[in-house]
Amino acid sequence: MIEYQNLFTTVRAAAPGHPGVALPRGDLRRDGAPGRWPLLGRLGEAQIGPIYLGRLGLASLMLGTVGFVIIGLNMLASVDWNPIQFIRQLFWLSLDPPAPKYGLTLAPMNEGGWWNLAGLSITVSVLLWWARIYTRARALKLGTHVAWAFAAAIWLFLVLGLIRPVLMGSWSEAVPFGIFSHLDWTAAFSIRYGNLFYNPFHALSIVFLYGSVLLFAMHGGTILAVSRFGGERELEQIVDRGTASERAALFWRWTMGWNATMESIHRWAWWFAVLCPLTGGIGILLTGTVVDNWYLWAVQHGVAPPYPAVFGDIVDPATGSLGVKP
Ligand code: 07D
Repeated sequence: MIEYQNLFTTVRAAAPGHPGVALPRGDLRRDGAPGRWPLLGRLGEAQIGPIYLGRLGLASLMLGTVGFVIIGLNMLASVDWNPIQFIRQLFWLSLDPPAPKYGLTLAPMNEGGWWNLAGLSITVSVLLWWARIYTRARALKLGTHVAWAFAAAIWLFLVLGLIRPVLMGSWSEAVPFGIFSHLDWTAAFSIRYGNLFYNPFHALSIVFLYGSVLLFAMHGGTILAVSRFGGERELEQIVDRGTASERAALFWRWTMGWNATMESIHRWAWWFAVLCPLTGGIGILLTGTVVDNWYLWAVQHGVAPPYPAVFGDIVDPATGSLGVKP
């Protein structure tokens, strides 16, 4: 009897845990014995571990912890080392970068120096984690697509916290470490530079953000829809007709007039995801360095209409000079 199976009802063979393929020479050993946690099998694999931590992973975690602890201790100090207030006010607490008067110099520790140290630790930690992703992919003889996608996110992270502040000549331009403070920074940044919605790279970044969501929903939905034909574990698709994959493709050709292939859909997904932070980083890099007010920029370039003439001439709030005549 053929039993209906899907993501939640698949038969999962319980076999002895497998550590994975042999590691290349010079690698460290994997840590932990393979365990089995059936509940996890509902979300992914039931096997958990072993993990390959290696030198890069260990160094990355250590530096990440240093950065995290520096931020935590500074927040705790800001509430007089009172643990109750630390919890109560956690979302409002913040480790801020140095004030503008310090430029790119190292400020006293309690006036932003700790921000630099935490930022340095976290940045090196993130870069080491990237190297770990890259070398693990190489060790398994994979392509390095995940590493390069991660690099796109790191690009935006570096633009926000390092590259743009350096170009602007001040650490004070960078994002603070804190829940509400980084949200406030984001809103203030947008207002300071004339509304980020008028920044075309912010718009592009949103296109790829929402586009990624749409593609992911389409692809995930399609594969789940053909799971009743075994689509997610199909091998016959290479040679047979009428397979789940072919039905999935036909579904889109019938409804959209065109379909991606089993390979190209993943290239679509990769590029959409990567282009989100890539275009975003370009947009942030241009802000304050090349363009001072995105609304005025948009009016000047015919992207946005000027405010109605009733408001009179538009004065650039940053310079006080006449920005654009309506
Ligand atoms: C942030 C960077 C990569 C992160 C990495 C992680 C650690 C952890 C810790 C070891 C996500 C590093 C790891 C730190 C280590 C330890 C302990 C990736 C990031 C590598 N916006 N906006 C975007 C929308 C508005 C503003 C992007 C929507 C307003 C600013 C995205 C709206 C204002 C910036 C986006 C909206 C404003 C952005 C982010 C709607 C004021 C950015 C893409 C509907 C609120 C960023 C060009 C991303 C950017 C950004 C979406 C509105 C300001 C597309 C949907 C008008 C200042 N906005 N936004 O992938 O790139 O982030 O802008 O209103 O800097 Mg926006």
